[in-house]
Amino acid sequence: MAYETIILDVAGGAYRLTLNRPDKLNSFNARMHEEVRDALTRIEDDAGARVLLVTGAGRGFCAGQDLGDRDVNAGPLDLSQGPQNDYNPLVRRLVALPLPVICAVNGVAAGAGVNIAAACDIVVAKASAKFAQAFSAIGLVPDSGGTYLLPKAMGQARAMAFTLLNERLTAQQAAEFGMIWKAIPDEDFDAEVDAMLAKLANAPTFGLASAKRAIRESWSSTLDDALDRERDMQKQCGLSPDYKEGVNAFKEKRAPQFSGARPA
Ligand code: LHQ
Repeated sequence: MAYETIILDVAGGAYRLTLNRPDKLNSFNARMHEEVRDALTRIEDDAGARVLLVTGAGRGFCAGQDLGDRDVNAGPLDLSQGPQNDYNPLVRRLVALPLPVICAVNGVAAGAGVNIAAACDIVVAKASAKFAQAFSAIGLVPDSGGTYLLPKAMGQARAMAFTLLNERLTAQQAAEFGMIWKAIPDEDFDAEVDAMLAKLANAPTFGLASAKRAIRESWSSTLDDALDRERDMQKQCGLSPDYKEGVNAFKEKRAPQFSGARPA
């Protein structure tokens, strides 16, 4: 499908998905949801995919749902439809993708935009970016996993106040609170994001995907479960070509050439 509200680029297995409605701070309308779904299907279907970067065009990352999309005066609305059809599948797919997902928060993130970022594996933000949970300002509960991901990342006291007070967090605060990996000076942002993307595009993808899955699955398991899962995953990783390559490269004192391939 031809995209009007996102840009999807791929080079060497590195996908870059840019939300592209800058005049609306890249808020989601129905078309954008449809295009993001299509893009994720393309990535899921590409056996050569190594990493996904999600970012925004212009001065914002994503302001959540487009508030102009619904007529709130036209009668009762069923707002469960948005989570059910759009945001829940999106968050589930990002979490399940068998490759690292980087979120490059290039500017303000609000509402579902914050929580979509929180669902990605590595979140970096421009130092000038701000985060606002926003839902409380319009009488809604955070969706897109915000009531789960944020307390897990930064603790309940911070997640609760961030949600209920709707105060904006700076990128630096978000990093100090453990909500994101790091805040990057604006002038270094693009270069640092590009370098991270290149690094992960040449990484042992199967091992990284296993680590991602193990960490995600730890959310709902005991230490005993985690130990057993690690044992089973280590068996698979040990059969991957990248394990062999990594150890050989180490012994031969050279840079490894990882293929990202799954075990045969
Ligand atoms: C926008 C938006 C926006 C449209 C800025 N929509 N135009 C799930 C299920 C079902 C239903 C509802 O929703 C959800 C998920 C959700 O995400 S609900 C939460 C929706 N998001 C919000 O409530 C955030 C609303 N936006 C804001 O609070 C501010 O705009 C933020 C904090 C994002 C940025 O503030 P500023 O930097 O001061 O920018 P601004 O407010 O001046 O906005 C710039 C433009 O972007 C402006 O348009 P204009 O034509 O006046 O220049 C805004 O109207 C537009 N915009 N967010 N969500």
